[in-house]
This record gives sequence, C-alpha cells and structure tokens, in this order.
Amino acid sequence: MRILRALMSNNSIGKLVDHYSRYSPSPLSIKQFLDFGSENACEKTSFMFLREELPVRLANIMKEINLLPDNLLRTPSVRLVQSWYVQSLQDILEFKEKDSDSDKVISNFTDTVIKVRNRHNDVVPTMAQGVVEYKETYGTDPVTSQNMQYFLDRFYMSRISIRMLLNQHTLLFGGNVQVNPAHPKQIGSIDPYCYVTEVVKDAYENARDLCDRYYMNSPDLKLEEFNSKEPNKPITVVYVPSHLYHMVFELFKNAMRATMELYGDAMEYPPVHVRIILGTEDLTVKVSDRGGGVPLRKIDRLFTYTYSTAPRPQMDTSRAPPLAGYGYGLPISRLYARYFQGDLKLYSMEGHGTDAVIYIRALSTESIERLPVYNKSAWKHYKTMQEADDWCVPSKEPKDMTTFRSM
Ligand code: P4A
Repeated sequence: MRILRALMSNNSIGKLVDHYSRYSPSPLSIKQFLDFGSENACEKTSFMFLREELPVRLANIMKEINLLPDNLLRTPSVRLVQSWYVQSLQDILEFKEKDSDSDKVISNFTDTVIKVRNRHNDVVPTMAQGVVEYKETYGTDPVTSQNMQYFLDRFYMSRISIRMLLNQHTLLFGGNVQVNPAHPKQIGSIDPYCYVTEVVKDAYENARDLCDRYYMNSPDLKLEEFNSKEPNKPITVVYVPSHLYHMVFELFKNAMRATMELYGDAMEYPPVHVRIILGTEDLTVKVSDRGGGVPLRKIDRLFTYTYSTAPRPQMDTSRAPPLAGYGYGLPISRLYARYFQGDLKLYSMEGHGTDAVIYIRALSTESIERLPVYNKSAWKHYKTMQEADDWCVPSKEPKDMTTFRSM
C-alpha cells in the first residue's frame, strides 16, 4: 500500500505500468464466469478480483503500446487511445488506495467500471484511424505490416477480455436486479443454454435486410443441424451469444456479398448453406456460399488490418451502406472465436465459393480466455528485425533446362 501511494504521488504512470505489467493476467473459463455470477455471487468478490486483475490486463497491453513504432505512437489517434488507457488505469487504482471495502466504495467502483467501459467505446475506429494516418505518411512495408498485425491482434484481444470483465460486473451488479429482463436466463453476457440455431437465424435475418437494401435481393438460407451427442435435440452451448452473433453476422455479410456480386441481376441465387455440428470437443458452424471464392494468394489479406484500412474505394453515399468490404470484420471475428480457445477459418475454392468455419469449444471448462501477456518473448517480436527469408523466390521464367548446369 505504501509503495503504491509512493508511486502514485510520484505521478509517474510509467512506474505503475511497469509494476502491474510484471504480473500475468489470470485467464478465466466460462465455467468460472458462471460461478462468479450464480446464486452466491457477490459484488464484493467481483470488486476484489477486478481491482487486481484490471490493472494487470491494462498494464500488460500498455507496455506493448509503448513498443509501437514512434511514428505510429505520435499520431493523434494513437495518443488519444493511449490517454484513455492511462486514465482508466488511474481510475481503477484509486480503489486500491482506499483500504475500505464499504458498500459505498463498492458502489462507486461499479460506477467507475461503467465510466471506463464507455471511455473505451471507440477504441477500434480510433486505432484504425491511426493506422490510416501512419500509412498515408509513411506507407507500409512487410515488416511494419507484420508488427502491426501482431500488435493489433493482441491489443484487440486484450480489449475483448477487459470488456468481458467490465460487462460481467455491470450486468450482474450494475442495477438493482440481477436478471437482465431481455435475457432472463443469461448470467451477465453468458447464456448457459445458448440455442445456436436461433442466433444463426437472427444474424441471417439482419444480414439479409442489409443485403436486400443494397442489392434489392438476397440469397436464401439453408440450415442443417447435426447433434452427435444427443441426436434430434437442438444444439446448445454455454457461450456469449453476442460474440457468436458478431461472427456469424460477419460471415453472412461476406457470403451474401460474394453471391450477389457474382450473380449480378440474376433473379435466382444459390442459397447460403449453414451446418451446425456438435461433437465431443467442438461445436462447429460452417457457412458455405457459392459466390465464386477468393484465390488462396488473397485469403490472408482478408485478415490483415493494414490491408483492410487501405484508402476506401469511392462509394456512392446516397445508396445504402455496402454489405461488407471495409473495416475489421473478419480479423475481429476471428479474435472472438479465439478468445475462448476456438478459431475461425476460411476455406475458399476459387471459381466456386467459400466455406467459412467457426470452431467453438463444446465444454465450458475448456472455454478459457486466451490472453496476451507482456514478456521477453513479446518484446522480441517488436525489437527483432525480420530475418532474411529462408525460402527461394520463385522465378517467373523457368531456366532453360537444356543449358542448366550443362547437364
Ligand atoms: N468471394 N468470396 C468471398 C469474397 C469474394 C468471401 C469476399 C469476392 C471478399 C471480400 C469481402 C467479402 C466477400 C466469402 C465468404 C467469406 C469471406 C469471403 O467469409 O464468400 O469483404 C471483405
């Protein structure tokens, strides 16, 4: 406590960041999130945990922000984001000064949690703006692009995890009631009986509305479910429905866009085909379209932040917003999948269509937060120059084999 006060009075935020970044974040399983929020849940336990864990998660990622290239750090957007992190760390740390854990303090803490969450609402577009500013001034090279990809994946993953903690606390203890009237069976943002089909249908309907507005038409949905554990029973999973929705909504938009762009004004379109499969370890959601696919050479770009923030193509703003095509839809969706030890992959067949697959852990004990940690290994990623490539550069014109090494 004395040390903390000394650090604070020094007004040296850097020392605080150094201090808390020496601790590793503590990943929670969905099962643990549920236990936090069940009957014997108490606001004080959550308060005691968060006032330790939030500074650790904030400080760990703040160390990595500091390792960004100077030119990127100096952009107004990145400075703004950085100032939010500094302010939030200070706001949370105030609750460690007070030895008290009176009801008043705990209630003030909940207000602070809400304030912190709102402060960080626009982190993604602001950070994206920073990347655009940097690219406009300095351009991009493969090394910088790779470092930014590494950083942004970790930074946005950290943000997803911090918001998960903030949301659970405010949803469980923010109001007087502990049940969310809209989702009475949810524990905070987690649904212990999330009907996967319902989330998929909901995301489809909303993507279809966008598609209809932009293209005046839309492909149908074909949905199949295979429950290998309990055949003929609807598939449920313990999960965050909003995360699942975010992912499938993104995949529907892409599938619809590819289909509509390929078929043009045809009046009939091949449907988007969704298969939901429950196995022992995995719950898999596969979204297949026949939109012509993407060549393998271009698939990585769909997940690249520096590519997605290319100066936007001129578009007609009098029309409805386009279905997809800019922004961080796919890379962020993949982070949501990875956050609880799942993944999101694209298997595209150029000339035919794309299979997009979401993998989710079927067991809530295995759905454990996947969190970045700042350590020597992470530090090296930013400091090490990229080694020379150890693969041959393919030559366009093959050598004339008859004269090759005078065989
Ligand atoms: N073919 N297939 C896809 C796209 C094209 C596709 C596409 C031209 C490319 C970029 C984009 C949206 C669609 C698909 C499903 C996917 C991803 C890509 O999940 O059919 O916007 C970024």
